[in-house]
Amino acid sequence: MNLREIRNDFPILARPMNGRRLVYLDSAATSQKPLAVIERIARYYREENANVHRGVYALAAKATDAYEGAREKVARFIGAGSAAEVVFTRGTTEALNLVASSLGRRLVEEGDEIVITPMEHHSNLIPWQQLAIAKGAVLKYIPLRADGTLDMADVEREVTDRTKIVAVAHVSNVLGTVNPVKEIAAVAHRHGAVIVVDAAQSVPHQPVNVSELDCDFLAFSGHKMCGPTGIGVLYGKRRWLSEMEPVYYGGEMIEVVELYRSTWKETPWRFEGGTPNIAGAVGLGAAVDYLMDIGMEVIHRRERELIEYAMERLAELPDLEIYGPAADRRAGLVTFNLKGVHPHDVATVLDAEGVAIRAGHHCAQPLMRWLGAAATARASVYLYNTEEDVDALVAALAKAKEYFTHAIG
Ligand code: C6P
Repeated sequence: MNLREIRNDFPILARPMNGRRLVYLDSAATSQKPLAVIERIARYYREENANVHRGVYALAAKATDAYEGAREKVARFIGAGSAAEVVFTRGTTEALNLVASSLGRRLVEEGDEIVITPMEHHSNLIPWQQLAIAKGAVLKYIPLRADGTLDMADVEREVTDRTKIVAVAHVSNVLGTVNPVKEIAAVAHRHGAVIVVDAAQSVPHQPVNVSELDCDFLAFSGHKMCGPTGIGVLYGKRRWLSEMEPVYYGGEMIEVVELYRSTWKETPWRFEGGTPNIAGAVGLGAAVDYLMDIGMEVIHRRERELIEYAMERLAELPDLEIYGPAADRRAGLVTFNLKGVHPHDVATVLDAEGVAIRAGHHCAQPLMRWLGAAATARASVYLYNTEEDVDALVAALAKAKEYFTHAIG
């Protein structure tokens, strides 16, 4: 398959931006959507819309099949043992909060340890920080090496028999670092700890198989993988999910409700109280089909080519400081600062050139402090980007440099 033509699958990319060709380099924030996904969601509303798990009529059965069919697609996509291990959530944030609120509150006691890293997105930091505060547990950080990678010797040292939970990003949304989660899972399990993987930045971009990683939980968002917003996934091993208490009580998640006690449905439904995001799940199922048709290996290889090219080209700009590891240890994103220019100003000048990048703290304030930067700029690629997009980024950065040198000078 020639990925160069993939761009045509994404209607928004044909739209001019500020009078220029749109160069979308912010897929780590949210990806664009292919026509196949947009049309699948429209078809759901046109032809299948009803509430799920309730109606006895044919249309409700159709909606339920579409919703549960999407769960099965997701289970196959990530190599889960069964669809019962796939809980639909609003996104990665809700998925991680769910584990911390349910299993975390039951498992962690005073003096126990929760081990995370300083490169975590706030979504995989605050839930553990607040759990540690509530329980009087110890929150420990595996230190980062100078290039923003983890050293397995540090993992071995920080994870102990007191550790109950290890929570780590598969791919950092700022550094692009790809963490060895399979090895970290093995260390966690040797100490009887649970491993939670924040896969928001890996599942959209590379093959991820939960059985191979042997992780206990894995969280990701539909909107970063060609799917709609408002839908995400918490994968959990069945043995954990079936003994976890629900977090949201209400319709859809109960078995029997009496005046003074209630019982819950099996997993995954006990975690999906209320009417779920049916169209979102159906759209995510279509996104999974779309990505699988192309092949996650193909997408991964293409992004590697693009990021290697981007790192090479960005190195031509003398005043650019690039954060994170070398190209061979990073995923498809690059975070940087143009010396002496605020990243918001850089992003604004780039926007005028039709180049969309993200600037800010990227929901990783502790990591910003570690980098010694208040904010950074970030360009991130996906299957629809091309070398021409990278060239446009480099040209726009050179222009920004020129502009601010004169503006300041
Ligand atoms: N990162 C970014 O631009 P939600 O918002 O729930 O879909 O995903 C949260 C999340 C969790 N973990 C990681 C590693 C992430 O990158 C994100 C989302 C976006 O980097 C928005 S801050």
